[in-house]
Amino acid sequence: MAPHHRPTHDPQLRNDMPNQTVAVLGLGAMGSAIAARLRDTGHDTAVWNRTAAKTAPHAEAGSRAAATVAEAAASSDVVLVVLLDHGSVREHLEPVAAELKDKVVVNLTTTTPNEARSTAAWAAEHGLTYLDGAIMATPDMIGTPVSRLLYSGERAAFDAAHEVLATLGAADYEGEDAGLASLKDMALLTSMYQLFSGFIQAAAMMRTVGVPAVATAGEVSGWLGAILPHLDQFAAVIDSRDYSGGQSADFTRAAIGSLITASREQGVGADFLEPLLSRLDELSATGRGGADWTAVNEQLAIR
Ligand code: FVH
Repeated sequence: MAPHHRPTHDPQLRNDMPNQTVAVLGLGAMGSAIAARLRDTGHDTAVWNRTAAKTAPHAEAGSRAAATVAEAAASSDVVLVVLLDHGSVREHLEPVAAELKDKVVVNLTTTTPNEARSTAAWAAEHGLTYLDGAIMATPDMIGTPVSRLLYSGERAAFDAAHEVLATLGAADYEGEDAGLASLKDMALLTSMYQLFSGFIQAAAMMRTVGVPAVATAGEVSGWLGAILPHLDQFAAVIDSRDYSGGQSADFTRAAIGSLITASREQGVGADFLEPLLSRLDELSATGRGGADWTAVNEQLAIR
């Protein structure tokens, strides 16, 4: 395939390195942002979407609209898959395995670690060069300094597609296990949703006395900003597995119990906090109430 040179007037992007040609499969909010970014950085792009009408604005903007996945892949060095979920990825890649040979297939669709490993195994069976990716960004962030994408799987695939991947955001390679990017993505999203659900409960509590959520958001941001540096201390205890110091489980039980009671007194359920109290109760019941409360991490293991 003939390499393309960046037709750009941006001196920062202009260089003599050939650009890779790229297929973007899936033109939802994220696929569209990725296709636009690739065009903006001078990449020749082919686009495919299940609902073909969504290719029209991309064609007008300079991409080639492909009628099939195979057609999009045929003209491309790198195939970026940005579909809804694991099922849709497998549904559309499996019939065209032969056409994906000699391409670098990068799956940016959100999947679980085991789904990522399963697709990597399928790709290996078919002799494909495959990389799994996880996008730590929203569509409007793509290509900006705050965009970060994680990748795992074949190092050679990461290196081969790096020129393209680097246009989307910071490109971090997590390791050969194809599930690693997804695992970190899921871990970060887990912490994000639990943090956000804490805010949602706080807003519900403060609304009972007429405080708007926007005011509570400001308070929560300030408080979390002050308290988040403590994560490093928690992490050191968890890594050492030495729970002999710090804030005890019994102290924390009492604190969480008060939070739950206060919430209920205001007529607001404390559903998000109750599982934590249950875990702390377990620690106490097994004679470990004096242990650092972060010992609850050990109880999360599914036995
Ligand atoms: N949007 C975001 O902020 C997040 C950021 C983190 C990563 N996610 C993941 O990116 C994947 C795509 O997300 P999206 O935002 O583009 O999602 P939608 O706008 O809903 O578009 C979905 C596209 O998937 C196509 N699609 C759905 N089901 C099928 C199927 N069975 N076969 C083929 N394509 C399918 C859909 O096509 P259509 O409905 O237009 O025909 C869209 O192209 C996703 O994994 C996020 O978790 C985004």
